[in-house]
Amino acid sequence: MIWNEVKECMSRDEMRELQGRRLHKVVDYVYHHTPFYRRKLQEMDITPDDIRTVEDIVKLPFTTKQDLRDNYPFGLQAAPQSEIIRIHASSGTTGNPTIVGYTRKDIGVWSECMARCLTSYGVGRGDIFSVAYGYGLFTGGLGVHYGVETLGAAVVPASTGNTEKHVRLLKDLGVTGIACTPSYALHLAETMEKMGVSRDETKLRVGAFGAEPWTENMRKEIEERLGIKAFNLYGLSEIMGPCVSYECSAQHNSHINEDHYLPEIVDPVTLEPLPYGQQGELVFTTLTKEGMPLLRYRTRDLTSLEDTPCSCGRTSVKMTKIVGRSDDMLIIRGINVFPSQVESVLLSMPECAPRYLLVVDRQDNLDTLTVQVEVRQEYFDQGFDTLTPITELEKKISARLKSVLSISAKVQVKAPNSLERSEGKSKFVIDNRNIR
Ligand code: DLL
Repeated sequence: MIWNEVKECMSRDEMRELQGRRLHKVVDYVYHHTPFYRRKLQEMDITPDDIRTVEDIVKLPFTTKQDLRDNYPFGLQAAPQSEIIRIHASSGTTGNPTIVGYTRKDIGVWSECMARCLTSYGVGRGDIFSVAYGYGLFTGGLGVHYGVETLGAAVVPASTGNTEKHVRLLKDLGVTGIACTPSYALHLAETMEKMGVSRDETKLRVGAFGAEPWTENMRKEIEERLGIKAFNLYGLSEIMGPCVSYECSAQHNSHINEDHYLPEIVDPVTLEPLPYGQQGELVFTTLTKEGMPLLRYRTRDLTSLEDTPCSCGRTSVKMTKIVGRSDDMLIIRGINVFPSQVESVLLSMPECAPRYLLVVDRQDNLDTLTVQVEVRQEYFDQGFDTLTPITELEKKISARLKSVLSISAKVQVKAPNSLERSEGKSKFVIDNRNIR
C-alpha cells in the first residue's frame, strides 16, 4: 500500500520540477523572514531569483548545528511566534540544545510523511500501534504518534521505560505494531523471554526502528525473536523528526520524502557535491517547512543515495544505511552524546583531571556507558586512594552527568596518570558495540 501515490510515485522529471519550484519558494521565504539567511545570501550576492531549479542548490550556503547553537533559541525561526504550535529540542551539544519550532502546517506535513512511512511498513486502519520512543522534547514519541493517528490506526502512547508493563500491554491489547529503537526491541524480546511470554502470545507483526544505527544482523534477530517484519525509520529533529526516510516491502535502503526534504551527498571535507552511489555526508534542504526552514543542513550522517527503480513502485530516491558520522557524536540508548559534553561536565568538577575515557558497550541489548576519569593529584593526595571517597565522587559525577546530559553512566574514578596515554591523537572513546 502507498499512502500518497501522487507524491511517492511521480516521475523523476516531475519530482525535480516540483523540487525546483519549492526550492525557489523556500529561499524566497527565508530571504524575507530569517535575518540569518538574508545576511548570508546577501554576503554571497545571491537573491531568490538566482535559485530556480534543483541544480541551483549548489549556490546556496550550508547550515550547521553550530549555526543553530550560535543563534539559540529562536534565531533561525522564520515563522512569527504566534504561528508556532509545538517546540521540540534535540540533545547532543555542549551548551545550548537545538530548538525546533513547528507551525500547524509543519505538524501536518510531518504527520503525512509519517503516515507514508507507516503505510509502507504495512500498518493501516484496524492496527493497534505502540509507540515506545520517548515522549517529550525528543521528536520520536510525538512524531510517530501523530503519524499513527493520521493513518487511522489506534495509537498506544507507551513511551519508554517499564518494559514489563509494556509486554503485558502488547499481549492484553493485541498490539500489532511497535515503534522503538532497535536495541530496545531486542531488550523487549529479552524481557518477554524472562517473563515467559512467547512471541506467539502477541499479535505483533511489524516494527518501525530507528533513532540509532542498526545492522542486518540486528534486523534478523529482532524479526526472529519478536516474530515481526522490522523496518528502518530515519530522521532528525532539525529537519523534522522521524519520517525523513523509510523502508518499503523491499527492506532495502530507505525512500526519502524528497518532495519535502531535498537530499544531497557532499564530501565532508571539501563540501563538494558527490554523485549518486558515492558515499559522503548527507545534507538536507527543507522544501516546505515554515517554522524553521533550513538550507543545506549538514546532518553529519555518512551514507549514499541511489535512484534505481524499486520493486515497491515508489520512485523516490533512496539512502543506504547510515555507516557512520563525520563528527564524533555517539548515540547511546537513542540519546545523542558528544564526548565534549561529557568532558565539560567532568571539567566543571574540581576533583577531575582532564583525562578521561568513554567506554560504550552493549549488554543484554542495551547500551551502557562507562566514564573513566582521573582524579587530580591534589585530591588524590588528600586521601582519594581509600575506597569510600572514590565511591562518593563516582556517585556525584554520575548524578551530574544524569542531570546535565540525561544519560546514565557508570563512573570509574582512576588514580592520576593511570589512563593510557597515546603517542598520537588521544583516544577518548572506545565503542565496543558492533553496529556497523
Ligand atoms: O533520532 C529522530 C528519530 C526518532 C528518528 C525516531 C527515527 C526514529 P535526533 O535525536 O535529532 O532525531 O537524532 C538524529 O540520529 O542524524 C542519525 O545520526 C541518527 N538516526 C536517526 N535515525 C536513524 C536510523 C531522531 N534509522 C540522528 N539509522 C541522525 C541510523 C539514525 N541512525
